[in-house]
Amino acid sequence: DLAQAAKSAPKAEPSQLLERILTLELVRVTERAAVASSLLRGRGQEKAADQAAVDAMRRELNNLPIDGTVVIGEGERDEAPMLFIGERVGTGKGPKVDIAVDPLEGTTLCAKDMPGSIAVMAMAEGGTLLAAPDVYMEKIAVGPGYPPGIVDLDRSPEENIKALAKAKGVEPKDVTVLILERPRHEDLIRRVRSLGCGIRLITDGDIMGVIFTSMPGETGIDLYMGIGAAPEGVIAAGALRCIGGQMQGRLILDTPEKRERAKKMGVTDPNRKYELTDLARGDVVVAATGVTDGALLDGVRFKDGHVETDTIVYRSSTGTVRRIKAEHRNIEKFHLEP
Ligand code: VTB
Ligand code: MG
Ligand code: MG
Repeated sequence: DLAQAAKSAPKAEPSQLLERILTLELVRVTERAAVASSLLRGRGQEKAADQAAVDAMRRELNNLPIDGTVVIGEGERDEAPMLFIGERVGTGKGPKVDIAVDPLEGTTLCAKDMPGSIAVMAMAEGGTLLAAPDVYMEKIAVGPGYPPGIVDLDRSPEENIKALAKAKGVEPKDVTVLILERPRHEDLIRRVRSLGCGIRLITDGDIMGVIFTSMPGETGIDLYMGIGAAPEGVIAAGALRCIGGQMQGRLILDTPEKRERAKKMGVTDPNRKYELTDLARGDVVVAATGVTDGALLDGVRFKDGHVETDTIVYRSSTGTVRRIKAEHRNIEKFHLEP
């Protein structure tokens, strides 16, 4: 019965308790970033929409009782005035945590009012998120329930799809793959199609693309493949860690300049294949709020007297996934321009 279950439930350590409280705090942060950038949906102003999200996210982050360091941010200090890599956030009174942000993931989607832009961030135990440079990353990801190592960056796309199909008990043509629509993926797309697979092409937003694989029932996506940005890879890994999916990533360091930048951030082996637990090693919480409508999250809605947001938040220590539909009546908290 319930009383018995309560007794046998794992006892949370103090740090876990804190993390538990912070789970909801993260939702507040992404909600506010989403609302701020949603005012610029469809305005064709990518930079302004991004800036609005950055400002809101930073303001909220600095209210949190954490001693946070941005490890995945808007760039290095000289190129990003806010939420730059190395920036300290929070009140300083609280647990040491790593912060990874993409205040507006899919700026182009937001500027064009196309589906799939989100405000997203991850918070993890200090020193446990990969401090990835802003370069490309080759990625592969599948959802939970498959034997470990079912797909691998060192195998061909054909081999990976066949292995996945076999484990799923279907034909390769019944595997659906999500790929960013880019000229660099022409060959990949041709090879995947030659197996008869369906491909969902997205123009941007591969954090959600990876997350989609974790809910194939809802999204129809079995497998993510291809080359996207590395920071997005780390945030996506944080979410997958919470659900038990699998992912690998490899930085693409194809110039001396990129190798040097990566080295400065602690990357010693430029060809390293990162496993999910190398990308996000410790306890992690990830929150994403829809800006424009998407397959998983609704966009921000302005109603008569309140604002509606739709958020998903993942917590690795328990594997809990929460969907939070919020109605905000105190609009002032959003600091919106009149
Ligand atoms: C992807 C996509 C992002 O960057 O990671 C992409 O998911 C990779 O870069 O939404 P390119 O656009 O140069 O291919 C974004 O589009 C932007 O962060
Ligand atoms: Mg961004
Ligand atoms: Mg992005």
